[in-house]
Amino acid sequence: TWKKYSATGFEHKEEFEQEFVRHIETTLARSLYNCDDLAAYYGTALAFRDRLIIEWNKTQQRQTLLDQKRVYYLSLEFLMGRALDNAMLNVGKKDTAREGLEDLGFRIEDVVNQEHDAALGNGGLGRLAACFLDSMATLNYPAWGYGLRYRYGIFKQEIVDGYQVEIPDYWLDFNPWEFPRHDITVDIQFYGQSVRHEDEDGRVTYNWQGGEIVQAVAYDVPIPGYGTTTTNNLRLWSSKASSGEFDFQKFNAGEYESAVSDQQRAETISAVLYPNDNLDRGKELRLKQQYFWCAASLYDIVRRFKKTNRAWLEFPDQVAIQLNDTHPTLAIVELQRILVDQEGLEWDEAWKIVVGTFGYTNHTVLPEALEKWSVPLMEHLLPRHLQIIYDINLFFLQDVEKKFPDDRDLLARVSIIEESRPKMVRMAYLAIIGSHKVNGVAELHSDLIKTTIFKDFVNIYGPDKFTNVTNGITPRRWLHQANPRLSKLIASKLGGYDFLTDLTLLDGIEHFVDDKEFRKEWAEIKTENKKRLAKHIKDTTGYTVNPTALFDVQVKRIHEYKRQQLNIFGVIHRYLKIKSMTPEERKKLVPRVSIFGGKAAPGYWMAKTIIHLINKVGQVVNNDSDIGDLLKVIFIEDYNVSKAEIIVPASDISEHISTAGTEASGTSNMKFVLNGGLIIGTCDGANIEITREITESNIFLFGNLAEDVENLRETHRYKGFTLDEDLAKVFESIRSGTFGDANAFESLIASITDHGDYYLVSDDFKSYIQTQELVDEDFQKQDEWIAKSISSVARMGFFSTDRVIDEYAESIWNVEPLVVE
Ligand code: 26W
Repeated sequence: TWKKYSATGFEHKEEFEQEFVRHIETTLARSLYNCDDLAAYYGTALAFRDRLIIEWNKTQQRQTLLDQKRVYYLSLEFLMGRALDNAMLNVGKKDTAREGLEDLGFRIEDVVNQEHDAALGNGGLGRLAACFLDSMATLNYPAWGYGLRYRYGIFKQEIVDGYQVEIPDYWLDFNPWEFPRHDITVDIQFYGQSVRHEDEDGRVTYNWQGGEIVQAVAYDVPIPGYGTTTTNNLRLWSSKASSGEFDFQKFNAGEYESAVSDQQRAETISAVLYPNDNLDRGKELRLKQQYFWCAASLYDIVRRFKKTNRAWLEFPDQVAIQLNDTHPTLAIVELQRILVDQEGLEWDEAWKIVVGTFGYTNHTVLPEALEKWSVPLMEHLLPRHLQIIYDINLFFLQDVEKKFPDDRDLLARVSIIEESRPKMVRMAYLAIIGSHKVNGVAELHSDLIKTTIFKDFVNIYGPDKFTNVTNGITPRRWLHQANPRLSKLIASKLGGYDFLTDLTLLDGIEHFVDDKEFRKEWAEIKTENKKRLAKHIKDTTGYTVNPTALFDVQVKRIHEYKRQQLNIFGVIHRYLKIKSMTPEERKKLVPRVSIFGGKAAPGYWMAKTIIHLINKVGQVVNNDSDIGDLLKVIFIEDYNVSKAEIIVPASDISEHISTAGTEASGTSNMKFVLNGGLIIGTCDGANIEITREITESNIFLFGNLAEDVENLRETHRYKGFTLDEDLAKVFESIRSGTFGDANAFESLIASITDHGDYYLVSDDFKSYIQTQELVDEDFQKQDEWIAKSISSVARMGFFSTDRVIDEYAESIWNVEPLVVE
């Protein structure tokens, strides 16, 4: 079936080998005789890259020629991970490459492992953007991603003496997947002033003058679809000093150092990804990044539209722009500025075009994550944009007043400008007002935004402006690539790999739940995957873990709301319990390996304390001869996409245990279930929809519900609360120094005992422990466990990003796939 797609693939391994050797000898100027795994990686990547380029060019030509409506996905983060394995699988030529590499004396796994992750993102939001690109290409949508080409991605995490240490991630050394487009540049203006001009007819216009110019240079990354020739484009902008006369003058005047420092200042803009996840810090450089990227992208989009000579009114029929959270909200203001100040459109006409173009996706309800920019900062950096924001606000508030006369409180509540000191621009409100659709990322989350943070806007616009599009994951990377054996087993039962492009076909494996041989193979694959992870753990931590033990995994960014502290307190509880048991009692226990991974934002003290505690508990438990294999606690350093590809397929149970109402969706929950792992979780985010799909008997739910969280917090505040007694024992043990210096963990304990337990760790502790006991019991009934695993996977069809992208296309973008012969 691949034949029809392989026009530019490799027909035979010899063809691949030839291209490989050519690149080693010419592009890399090396000899085959001193070709190591790294060089082999480059040779393979370059051979595949050549093939991608051809389809990429054709795709772009096709899209230009047919001139259908295009989608532009604006995201400050694209957490792409590795590209080579994905390219080989999507092009359908991995086996050819494997054979060719073998002939030449290489193992494809070793070659693939040489690649450095492209880690241009923090967590869920960035990885979602990457999965979207994969699905948009696979479904043949004419779609571009726009982002920043950070020189440093998310930092590399090392654990030293149990503490997180951050190492810069310099990843660009030689990246074969990007194409610099030195001919595609945009001059981006900052600072200066907005100058008013009135012509003879009394028409007032504004012009943004002065300030400084930084150049944006495009770098393009090809995005191959799976089983299609469509190869879309991800355009990342890099900042550079503008090569104007200004520098030259300085240079000639002998101000060499100052010329160089100007250059460095310009390059700083795209230097580093902000490592905060769910915390807004309001730094000027971040605002500069946002404007730089929005302005360059919009210039590019508008330039492409103008080439078609269409009327401006047609812009929203040709262009859909999706805002991945509020980070690109300035694009709304920038388009209005282009249309009014540069293209001379009337305000109302322009605004209609703007609103028709944009859609806004919200990814969080946490108040500390909602972006606000100080008015003085905005005025200094982007004087004309601030004026436009004030005008947008004025016209909006006038409309609101017409609809709800005399409600001054309402006006203050929904104003884009918060009347604080200093005044602040509320970016989420600006994004809502400037978009035709606003969506949340799971049902509960979309309901919550409508009833809490955006309630007033639902009143003003009516409910239709707000919608839900539940997140998903790409089954290509998160099943086929990460878990090839499981993918193959499924394909053997379904008669092919069609489920990879129509994930609902997975329901076909439900027929085989009772098939003994199938179950056996299913279980064997899980064990193999666990052995692979056990090897990784041995290699990186030195600890030996038993692959027949229950692997309990929590990997995600470290955050109090995600409650890794609940997990580690539960582990301590288990440890204390085992210690108090007789050898006879211990024999009945289910051995467990508790596996953690995730980065803490460098400035997030509490998150770092949690990492420290996990590591200290590991040191004590793993070296306690009483415990042996019954409990191991592992912290996997530097969790990232390529590590996830090893960890996800190896879990028996994974933890998605956020305080109800705080995790917008979660996407790793979907990855784990799709790989045959069961999950323990709260009624939060997409856990709820996963439960609906796989049924309640296949998931371990616990804890308070979102609707009760506010009340519980209130009660804590005004009546205090009684600490759960088992949790109290855990705290006693920490305070007695069981895990080293107790002072190190005092603030973490106090956040619960003395500061209101905002995340309800104590309230949920009992229910968590009881549910974990149920997990132990059920794991002992291996046959039933495997049946649950199989029937869960069978019901995961809904969570493909292919479904997600079709929903966006239909209900928000109004775009059609481009038909490819
Ligand atoms: C301004 C600082 C900042 C940076 C990143 C604030 C907020 C963010 C992101 C929106 C945080 C994030 O990644 N949110 C996650 O988005 C995923 C994809 O929709 C969801 O699955 C996660 O539940 C949500 O936490």
